[in-house]
Amino acid sequence: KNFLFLFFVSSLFLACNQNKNEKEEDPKPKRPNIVFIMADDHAEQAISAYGHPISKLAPTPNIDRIAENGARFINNFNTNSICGPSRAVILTGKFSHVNGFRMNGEVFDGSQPTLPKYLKESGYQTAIVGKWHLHGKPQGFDYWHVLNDQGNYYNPEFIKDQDTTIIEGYTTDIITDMGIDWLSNKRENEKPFFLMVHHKAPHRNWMPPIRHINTYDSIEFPLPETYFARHEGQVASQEQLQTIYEDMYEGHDLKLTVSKGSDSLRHNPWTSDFDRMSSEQRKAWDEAYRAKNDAFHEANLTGRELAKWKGQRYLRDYMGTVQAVDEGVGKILDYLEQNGLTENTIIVYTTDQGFYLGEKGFFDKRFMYEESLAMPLLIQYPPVIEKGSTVDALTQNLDFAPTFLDFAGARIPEEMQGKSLKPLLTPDSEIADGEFRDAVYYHYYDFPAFHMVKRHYGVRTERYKLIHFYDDIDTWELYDLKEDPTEVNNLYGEAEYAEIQERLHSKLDSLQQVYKVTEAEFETTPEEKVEQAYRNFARLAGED
Ligand code: SGN
Ligand code: CA
Repeated sequence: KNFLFLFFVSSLFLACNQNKNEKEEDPKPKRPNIVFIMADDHAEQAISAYGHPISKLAPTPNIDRIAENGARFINNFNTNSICGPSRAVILTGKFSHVNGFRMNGEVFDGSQPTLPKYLKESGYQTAIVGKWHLHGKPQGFDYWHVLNDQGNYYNPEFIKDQDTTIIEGYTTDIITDMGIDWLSNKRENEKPFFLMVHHKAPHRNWMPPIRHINTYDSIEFPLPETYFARHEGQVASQEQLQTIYEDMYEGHDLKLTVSKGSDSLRHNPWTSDFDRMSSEQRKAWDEAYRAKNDAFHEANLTGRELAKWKGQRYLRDYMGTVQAVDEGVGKILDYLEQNGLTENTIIVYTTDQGFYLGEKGFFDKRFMYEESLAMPLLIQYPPVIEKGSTVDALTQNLDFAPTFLDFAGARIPEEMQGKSLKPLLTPDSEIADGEFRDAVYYHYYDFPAFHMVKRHYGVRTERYKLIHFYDDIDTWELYDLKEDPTEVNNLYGEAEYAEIQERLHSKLDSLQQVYKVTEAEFETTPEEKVEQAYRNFARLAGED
């Protein structure tokens, strides 16, 4: 009897344990959380994981942690190198001509289906903090707290529900803290989550936090070999207004004072960036800049020496703002680690578009040339992605939405024009990088506007690039990126490249067909021109 009883008890014990084991080895993996960190205008040249000489002098150890723990994309591009449009592409998985947001200043149709809406539908909790810049309120997010328009570096205005409030402090630190606050206090623990942390930095006018104003003073950054490029055979480049030593405002951008001993800034058309600082912040700021500005006045530089000095000041300030972004990324990674979330969270670091750090003499973006077209992309997800791997497939921001839906186990809507990157991230997948896509399509529309970069569209393959500048000009450019990685030799019309040129033209035509580009795309009605001129006037007047 006793024996039978013992047998009964031990079988019960075994059965329970087996049940427990089954639970532990649940064959259905939990759906991953997604933390998407996006900076604004952060060039690949300024992320040390990409190995560029500039970044080696101002490393980004925390952002690099994502590359070390996961994958680094080395051929990731945007479809339209400008802020709002890139964000709209990320949200919709559709090109600008399909999602309707072609240039800054337009209003994003928030009623259309978007990535956060699809994720929410499939059971995710969604949140966004930081830069939005699509005008109109964010839709599809359970929680949002976003910068008013472009936002400011110091004491920025944030919008939440119906309220606009000034938050004291430095914008990058505020946005990082908002992300962590949502993770620790505002989300529901049972659901998988999708959090977008969108920084303002390192956007113009590159105002570092007080703690980093002097961080790079003793560093001489290497100015690119094309810093004094003359743009021969490149009409659109000759007519742009984004050359560091010609177009930067000496006060607003370069923080130069009027004379030795003075703290008043030279040309500073949008005074609110500085006027909004508290008297303590301004005092610390002036003290940090005074000695180096005085040294500048004493040096009496002219010509090329002055141009080089401006390049150095630009890079030092830019990298100072990047440091705060890197520290913020570190805080978020630490938070996820300390809370046991690293294993089941896809962590992404990217930026809305590439940026010039003096290549061809430029700052800003917009052009289809490499520095502006490239979009850094680092992704970690320990259960799937191999540590320290590199993806060289031709990928785009167009692919982000399908990728996240794929990882979340949700349906990828057919209307999305991008492709999931998941197969590229799965080690034993059957897709080789080279087979993923043979060319990317690009179209930039924002002209006339800030920096006066002409409208253009084009195609980039692994080795070549064909661009058509149109609207008020009609010029073609062709580059062989292997022979000419800095894109200074326009080969369009050269006899030896005739066959390649023809192939690129037909690739361009076929991509336009696939992506449903219509003739209407290239026409601007007189009404549109008037509307655009009005928008630009408003922007210049500081309303955008
Ligand atoms: C601002 C900048 C421009 C920049 C646009 C677009 N001027 O207008 O230099 O090209 O934003 O940038 S600023 O002095 O006011 O900062 S984007 O990243 O938002 O597209
Ligand atoms: Ca941007």
